[in-house]
Amino acid sequence: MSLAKKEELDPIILEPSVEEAKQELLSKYPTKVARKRAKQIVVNEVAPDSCVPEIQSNVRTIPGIISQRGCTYAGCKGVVLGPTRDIVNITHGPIGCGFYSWLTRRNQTKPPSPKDENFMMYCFSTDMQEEQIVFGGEKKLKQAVQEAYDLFKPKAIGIFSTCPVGLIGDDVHAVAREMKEKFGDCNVFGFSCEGYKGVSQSAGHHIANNGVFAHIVGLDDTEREGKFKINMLGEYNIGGDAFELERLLEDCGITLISTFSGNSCYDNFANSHTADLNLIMCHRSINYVAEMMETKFGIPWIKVNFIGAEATAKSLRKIATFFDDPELTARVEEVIAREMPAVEAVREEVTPRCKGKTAMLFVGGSRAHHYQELFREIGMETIAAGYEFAHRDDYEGRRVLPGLKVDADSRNIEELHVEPDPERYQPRINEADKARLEEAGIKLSEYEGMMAEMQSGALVIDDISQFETERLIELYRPDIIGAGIKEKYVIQKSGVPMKQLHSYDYSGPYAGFRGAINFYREIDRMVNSKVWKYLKAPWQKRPELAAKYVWE
Ligand code: CFM
Repeated sequence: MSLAKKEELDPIILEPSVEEAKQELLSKYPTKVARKRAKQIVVNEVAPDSCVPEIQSNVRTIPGIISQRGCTYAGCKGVVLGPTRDIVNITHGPIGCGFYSWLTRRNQTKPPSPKDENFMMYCFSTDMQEEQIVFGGEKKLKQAVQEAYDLFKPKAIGIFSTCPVGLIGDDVHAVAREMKEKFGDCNVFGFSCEGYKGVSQSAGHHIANNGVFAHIVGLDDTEREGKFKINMLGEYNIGGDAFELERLLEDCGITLISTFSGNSCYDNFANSHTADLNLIMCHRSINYVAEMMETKFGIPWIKVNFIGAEATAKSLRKIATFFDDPELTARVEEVIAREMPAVEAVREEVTPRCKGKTAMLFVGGSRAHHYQELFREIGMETIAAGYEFAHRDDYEGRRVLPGLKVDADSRNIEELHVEPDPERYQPRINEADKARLEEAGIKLSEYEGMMAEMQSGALVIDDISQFETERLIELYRPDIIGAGIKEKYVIQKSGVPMKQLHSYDYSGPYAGFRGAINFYREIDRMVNSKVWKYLKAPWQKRPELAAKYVWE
């Protein structure tokens, strides 16, 4: 397979021009809103040194605008801690927060045996009522923690705060400390992840990362067998992605100590500081853990991407280069050579049917970037993309980090002060290794971001609104849009196929080699189905809903 390198990609020229499209999107807003949105809608331009234009992100959504975003509680309880099967996650709050965040994300898990614990199918909530809002909810929380302990005897219990908890001032951390001490054999910890705590779920990721790092990582020093030990950070096993990656890593002879947090368990987190390399898949949600582990234990990290067959091969080779072991290198090459023919066969079959078609991707904080690679492998162009809640470094690369201003919303979230562990800090590589890696083109602690890997002339839109999505469809009629469940049906009713890139529309995996095959086939079916052009949305037939009062 040979794809054009990003520096060889021709700029996209769209009709109407992207500048016109931008003006069109902004024209419907009041002046002040348009001024703000103008900084979040950018025409991409990649300079030879990969420098890209500045984009505003991680700022509050303007009230009244329909956004795709979720809340801080969702980012903490749902995204980062949700996929860990043996921690009892108790939502402290009204029942709705617990119920509607229960099993809605397709993070799969596979306990090693039927006897091993898996609490993911349970919904734990303190079911706060008016009485707790008025008189405080700590008593009820303690009862809930006790009940969970008595019923399940778990290794750990996490308490997740919803909005009212912060408003009435319940101290979940004090409750956690008290109950932990009382039990003696169960680690109890709390998260101040009230939904309103940040501008999006991104704040919840940070809070979750801090909690996992402070309360779990480093608790178990047992050295596991294995020559090449890694952790995989920011892989959440949606639709079985982590299973496919576990298969590949095992075949390559690489020992996976812990994934954060797809198909993970408490003990793996506790032991994760014994790994020699951290791989970051989703930079947005987990870069904090990688940085803290490097500072405290001396574990370096590299950015990888297992979405796309070429990207997977490249990432496996990166790991081999890092460990610099001929046997590992040979095995990695064997695995790639074994897997690629099947990928190639499907790619060759579908590419003539997909080539030249266009995609728009508006997803989360990393997938709008990673999935461009998969589309490119079958000849499709991403003409517009954006994140819901990412920060500037996810768009423009980590080079912008030193210049980022910390605003009041970000200051709201605790920054842990981490220092090298007096006994266990041990740098895994020396200066000579660093020079060797640099020579081989492997950048440590580096991430270039989405825009440098997109074509010039493409539109980049942060925190896209429903209105902007609908206008873009009218302007460009893309062949497919990748986004989430909230957008899905409006897009489909407009006659454009829509692929859910959060839940995968109940399909997957899409990671690794087998995942790429699944994806090629599904996209081929979707963009080549004739059904879409026959669709007429209800509002196209009858643009206005009329109603009258009963007395009329
Ligand atoms: Fe990371 Fe994610 Fe994403 Fe994310 Fe998410 Fe997700 Fe996502 Mo939905 S952790 S940033 S908060 S890759 S749940 S597995 S699909 S928005 S692009």
